[in-house]
Amino acid sequence: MAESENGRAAKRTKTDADNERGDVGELSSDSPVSDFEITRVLRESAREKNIFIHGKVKDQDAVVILEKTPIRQDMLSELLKSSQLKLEMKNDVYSTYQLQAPAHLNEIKTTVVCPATEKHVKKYLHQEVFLVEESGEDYRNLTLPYISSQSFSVQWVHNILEKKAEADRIVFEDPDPDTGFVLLPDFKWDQKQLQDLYLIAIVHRRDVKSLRDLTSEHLPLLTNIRSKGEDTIQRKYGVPPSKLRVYLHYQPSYYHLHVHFTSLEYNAPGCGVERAHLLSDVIQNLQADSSYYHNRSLAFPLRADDGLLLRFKEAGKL
Ligand code: M7G
Repeated sequence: MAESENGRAAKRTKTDADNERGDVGELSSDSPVSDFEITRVLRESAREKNIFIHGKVKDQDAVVILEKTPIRQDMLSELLKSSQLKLEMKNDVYSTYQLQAPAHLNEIKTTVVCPATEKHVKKYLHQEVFLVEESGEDYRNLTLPYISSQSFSVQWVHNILEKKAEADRIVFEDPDPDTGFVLLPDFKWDQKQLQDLYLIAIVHRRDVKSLRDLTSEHLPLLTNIRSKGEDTIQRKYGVPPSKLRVYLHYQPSYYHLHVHFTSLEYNAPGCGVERAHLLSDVIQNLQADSSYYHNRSLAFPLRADDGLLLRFKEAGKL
């Protein structure tokens, strides 16, 4: 398989695609964050230690996501030895401190979406959610027309498949046009620790939007993703299949079929029962009934200002 070609692809001379990718790992000379003018905070969580901010970079709408990364075990001794401690309080056997770590042990994972569309801003805005139950007919009459006109661009997916972006991050590729896929780290994972391991398998086929399009015809594709995805993760990261949560989202944000591989211990956003469908369940359902996902009702959450929710309301379905 083409697994080793990724490394080679990363070493070729600079092309437009490389420019699109940027110089990964190097300090960014052109920082989109320093020019960022904050409009408002979309969402924040003290528990998850992240904040989602809407603003402008040179008059373009942008979303910046800042997230404190987990403390890495392999950095513990350096962290404890080389940091400065500022005492906050002491009482009997108890004391608390502010630990000031050296800069390289104190990084904040930063994601920038620029230019951001209104839909990006809405995606990250904290909102009330409603559970919708969609029959096969509702999918064809309401959802499909809506997503055909309103969904997020999948240009980033095509860039990955065509090696125009993230080529050096691909950990496995099966190039078969029908059953093949690309496996790479999800951009939510900084790959520094396995606790929050998160990879995505993106299929080469471009004619499968989501779970709803799957029939028994796709079983070779799905079983291939499961077996080769799990093998690769076991080999590369030492994480066995029994420690993985492998699933599809319905509704996804991006309508090009992809499968999420996350650490079982990581409570990834969107891994709840109202949105995540285990790949092994999907395979068994299709083995039992080829049109299972064409016909059955599927429930999923929609945010209060999602245009699709409005369509369901207008059709008297909510
Ligand atoms: P989804 O189920 O369509 O939607 O999953 P969600 O984002 O609401 O979960 C798409 C997955 O692709 C998510 O886990 C994203 O974090 C991930 N993702 C999105 N983008 C734009 C990128 C990207 O540019 N690169 C990579 N590697 N992952 C991405």
